[in-house]
Amino acid sequence: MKLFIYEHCPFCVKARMIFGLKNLPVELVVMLNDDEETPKKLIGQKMAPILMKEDGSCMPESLDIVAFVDKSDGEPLLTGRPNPAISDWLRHVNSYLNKLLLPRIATASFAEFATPEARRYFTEKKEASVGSFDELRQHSAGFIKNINDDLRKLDKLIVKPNAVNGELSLDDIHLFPVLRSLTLVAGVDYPSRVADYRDNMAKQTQINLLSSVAA
Ligand SMILES: N[C@@H](CCC(=O)N[C@@H](CS)C(=O)NCC(=O)O)C(=O)O
Repeated sequence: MKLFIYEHCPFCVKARMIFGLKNLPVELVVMLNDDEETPKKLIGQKMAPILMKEDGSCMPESLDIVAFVDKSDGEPLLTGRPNPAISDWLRHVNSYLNKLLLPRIATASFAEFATPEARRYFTEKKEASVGSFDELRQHSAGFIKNINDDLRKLDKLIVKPNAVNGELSLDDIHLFPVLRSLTLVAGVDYPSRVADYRDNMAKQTQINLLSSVAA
């Protein structure tokens, strides 16, 4: 199977996670960010991730892909019960996280930005929705303080390094992509359980963290 992605995209990370967790092979295809034609041809809109199955048919929506792949071998892995405190934490953090992430994503060396046009496409589209990246960067210190406070709260919710609630569940599929994106931000303090969980999940899912390109 082929998975069409952007490297920075947290929804694409969700879809990639299930392949890594189940140790199933998948060919990753990174689309240029300004390539509207490929996704529109495959699913009728410009959106990633897209799963192309062996028969050539295509499936959009990260959580549909996760469910499809998880059930594909008759041995689902995501059997744990979600903890509402994790979704509350994610809802709160997601309300400001993009303001910290988007300016950094826009300058990082992701394959979807292999051409200047692709990078410009992303920057213009996102600045139109969240405002000037230069201005957001000036507020970094405040957002970093918020995330450091919130990570201390998350630390108390982590039950095991290999599954946030002790048994793999959709909470892991939602939480790890946020922690992976955060590794793009320099100056974040990770409490020990959060760091252990993030590193363990990166190994289990076979997905790279972004610390080497943090800014
Ligand atoms: N509900 C979708 C959301 C996917 C999504 O928003 N993907 C973003 C990338 S992070 C996207 O493709 N946006 C259109 C664009 O980048 O032009 C899912 O879970 O798969």
